[in-house]
Amino acid sequence: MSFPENFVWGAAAASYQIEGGAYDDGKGLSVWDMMCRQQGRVYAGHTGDVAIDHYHRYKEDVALMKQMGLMAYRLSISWPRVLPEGVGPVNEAGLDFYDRLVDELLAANIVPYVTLFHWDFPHALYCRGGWLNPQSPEWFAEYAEVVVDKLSDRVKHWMTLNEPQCFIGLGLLDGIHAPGDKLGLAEVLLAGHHTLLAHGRSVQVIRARAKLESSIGYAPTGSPVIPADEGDEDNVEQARKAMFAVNNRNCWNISWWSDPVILGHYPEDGLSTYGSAAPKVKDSDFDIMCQPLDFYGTNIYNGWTIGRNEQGRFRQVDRPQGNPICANKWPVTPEALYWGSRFYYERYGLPIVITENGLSNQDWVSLDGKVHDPLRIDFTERYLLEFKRAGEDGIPIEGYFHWSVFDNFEWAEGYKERFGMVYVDYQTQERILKDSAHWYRTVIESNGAVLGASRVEH
Ligand code: IFM
Repeated sequence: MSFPENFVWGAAAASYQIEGGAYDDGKGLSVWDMMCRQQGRVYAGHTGDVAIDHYHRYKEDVALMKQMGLMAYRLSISWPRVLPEGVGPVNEAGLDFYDRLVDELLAANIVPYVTLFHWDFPHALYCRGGWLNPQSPEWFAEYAEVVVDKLSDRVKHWMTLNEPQCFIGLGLLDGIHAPGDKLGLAEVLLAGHHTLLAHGRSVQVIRARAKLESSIGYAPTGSPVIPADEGDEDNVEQARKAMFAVNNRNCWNISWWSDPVILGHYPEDGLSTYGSAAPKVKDSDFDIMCQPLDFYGTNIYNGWTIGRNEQGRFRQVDRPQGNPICANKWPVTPEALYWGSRFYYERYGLPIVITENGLSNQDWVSLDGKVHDPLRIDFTERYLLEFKRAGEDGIPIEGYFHWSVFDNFEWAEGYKERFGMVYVDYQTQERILKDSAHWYRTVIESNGAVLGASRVEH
């Protein structure tokens, strides 16, 4: 079996990471604009002020996506570009950018998948308490209305929030992402609670106002857990349990962020782990958060393994010395796509869309003028084969969005790392399709049939 017939092959990017035009046409400031102004916050003082100038070069960029054969493009909307103060007057010029981008995509036969929030929170609302403000879910609903009213006559596919674990955990607890705060756990979880309400409110807005029938998902992240011995049912069960456990007093877990949205409650172990820091919740909050969804979008880059030690007890298995790692030191663990898809489907019962997956690498232009990125091809092929295996085992797999279509601004790491299938020279803004972009086209054209062709059994 190959990939399902209507499988969606896409790639993704996010507003602040590619758009630039940070001060153009009435855009308001985001917390990332502010973070980048603070010395020492972002690698080498890099900023998203210009990024890859997608705001001005979107036509060329869509043409490149078409050349890659992409069926779909996952983009995000910059909230302060649309509503400079976060709420109130709409910046029509900013909204028009997305209107034109959607038209350009559709003209190129590329289906837009729109994420409402990928981290560029309006600075003006941060000054009013940000996600800590109990009004924040309503602010988000107001913003969602503006976007949905403008685009939903052409956009059918929506995602609400990207990786709440990161913009809350890294942004408010660890202080390494914008807005760069280090709050107490109770405040962090309260802010997180408001984002889950915001998710629910935006789903309600899409369902109530969209002009086309919509398919709506969510895009959290997480580290799937891989059983060392797939044939050992106890090992599989331990992996399943470990994957959804909430046993650390930080934001890095799956179920705190997905159970309320899909199952309608916080996980029991999370409530006991967080104890008095857990938010005081009204039952009616879960009625808002838990809205019917059409797919479980998930960003998966790697996982970790659990297996038996010599005494037969289960524990995390150390990665062997020399295990492959990406440029950003993330481990390469393709089975994460199989076990992640399987365990997510078992728990949440929704079709799976991989909303992000990809490799950070140090690519450059070779003397022959091309960008050779064999590691990205090999990485992606291995992960896709595992995703295909999940489909073969009966998991409904609906789509795959490679992160990323273009090289871009990697948050606190600036432009140090490259994730794109399209190389961008940040000085000249020249774009070059890397080898992986040409390869991905063949994958798309064959609906994945070419995957694994070069495999040699060891
Ligand atoms: O670049 C990020 C993206 O914005 C969110 N998910 C992870 C990617 C790689 O770090």
